[in-house]
Amino acid sequence: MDLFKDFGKMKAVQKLEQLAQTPYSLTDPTSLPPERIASYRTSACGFDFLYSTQRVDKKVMQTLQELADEACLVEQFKAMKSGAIMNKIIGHESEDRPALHTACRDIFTQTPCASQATAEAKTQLARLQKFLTDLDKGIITNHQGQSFTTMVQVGIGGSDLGPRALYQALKPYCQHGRQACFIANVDPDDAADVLSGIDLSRTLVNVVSKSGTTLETLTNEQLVRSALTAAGLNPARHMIAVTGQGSPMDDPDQYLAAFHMYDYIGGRYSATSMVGGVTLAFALGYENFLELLRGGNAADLAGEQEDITQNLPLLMALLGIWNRNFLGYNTLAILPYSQALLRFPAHLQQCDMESNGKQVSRSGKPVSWKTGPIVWGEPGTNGQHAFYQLLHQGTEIVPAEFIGFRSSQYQQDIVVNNSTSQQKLLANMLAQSLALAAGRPAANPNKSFSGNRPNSLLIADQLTPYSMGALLALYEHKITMQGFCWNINSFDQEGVQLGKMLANRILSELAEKKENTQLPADAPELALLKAANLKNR
Ligand code: G6Q
Repeated sequence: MDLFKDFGKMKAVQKLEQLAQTPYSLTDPTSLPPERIASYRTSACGFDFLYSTQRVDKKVMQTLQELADEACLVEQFKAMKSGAIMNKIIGHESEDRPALHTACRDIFTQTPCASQATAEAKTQLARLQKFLTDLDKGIITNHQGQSFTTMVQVGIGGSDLGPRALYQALKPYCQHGRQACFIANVDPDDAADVLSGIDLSRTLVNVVSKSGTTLETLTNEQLVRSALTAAGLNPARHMIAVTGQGSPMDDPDQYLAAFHMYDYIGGRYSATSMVGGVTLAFALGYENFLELLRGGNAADLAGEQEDITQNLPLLMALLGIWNRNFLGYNTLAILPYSQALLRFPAHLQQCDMESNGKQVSRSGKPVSWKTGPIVWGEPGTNGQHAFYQLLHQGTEIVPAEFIGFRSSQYQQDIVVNNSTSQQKLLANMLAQSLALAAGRPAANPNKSFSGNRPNSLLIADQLTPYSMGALLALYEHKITMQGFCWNINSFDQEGVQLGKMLANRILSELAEKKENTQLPADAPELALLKAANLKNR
């Protein structure tokens, strides 16, 4: 069966276009009865998903199911998990490989979906476990026989955002005397800031680059190597690496230890591979990293349900498509009511926009339908005191996804005016959901809330390694299922190449030692350098 169908040609799309003429109104006094709130709800992998505040009714839900069936979304998801080549553009040069990030988490069964990839993941996990045991037992130490307390992950993009977001989310689970830091930007101040706050003699530097060729990462690696040398330390004793097999960085002589990731795992989907695994397991402990994988695996299984009301990632994907393609909304706000999820919207920004910011179908043809929305967000309640004005009363309607937890992580709370801080946090989240949906008319137009601003709520008991793993994977699947539906390749990122190429041309002009490739005198790069006062020639 052909799994790659054009979105615009599907029957369900035409039906949904019709239904979108009169979407469910959330603003009538009877729009949100208790039965609706109770029934527009589903649960999976520790999360409850509440979506009565989306502009959908039974007919729309039924037609979204038809869309899922017609586009073979579950079948495509299962094909992805089994190692089918999903990362391709038919008839054109493309990466042409599977997308098997789920294999890293498929380690809890005797019959994994992609046995070879899972075997490779298990080999890396075993090496990681051995490395961590050697650290714990004092078999690997610094030159003075002291243990390592800090791991600095040097990497960028997919080799930074996911692991950083997860570390930030799970800091309360850090092993005693362990911490992680991250250097990503080629801005020298990023490295300087991190290096000034740590004891280099007790630090392991984990250089993470799938390709082993990324300018920022290789530059920062040299910077950190120089800092170690300047501190009288032997870099070979402090540096470890995670890289693709056979990459220029895959050189055991240069590193104390090296771990592999594989070309069938895309950078932005790599947080549960060794790309995130080494630093997270060092800081949080190996068992906590396994818990993260367990949560991810639960979401991987949830994605296989055919019924969209039972398949949480698919339901999230389809509601997003309803808002994007049928109601016409351009952006999506991710609003975690959890300070620990501070960097999660940034990770999703990459995961979603790099995956689904595409204008060519998997057949290499320009698409005639909208693809990925602009994704952004910040933790609440901080956002309420900043940009929520626009969410409530702006001319742009921004669908929102709230994420919250019933209990705090540290459980250090205080009762003020009869409620705890956690209760205040959650009350605000629910209030925002209702206010955006239902609105409130007022005689004074400046005080009127038009409502009908769609949103949903994802709630779990607590932010733990398990629930973080589940949350990460739920969003990964939401994004890829949308890509499957739009018939785009969610696994490549050609759109980042042009800027990189131009940066190299400009850099060759700024470089201390000139390469032979001088730009012609009328090149716009040269004019721009002069206008920016960066060059006189
Ligand atoms: C992610 C992208 C991109 C990548 C970085 C770092 O999906 O491919 O963000 O992760 O460019 O690449 P390396 O890991 O190869 O250094």
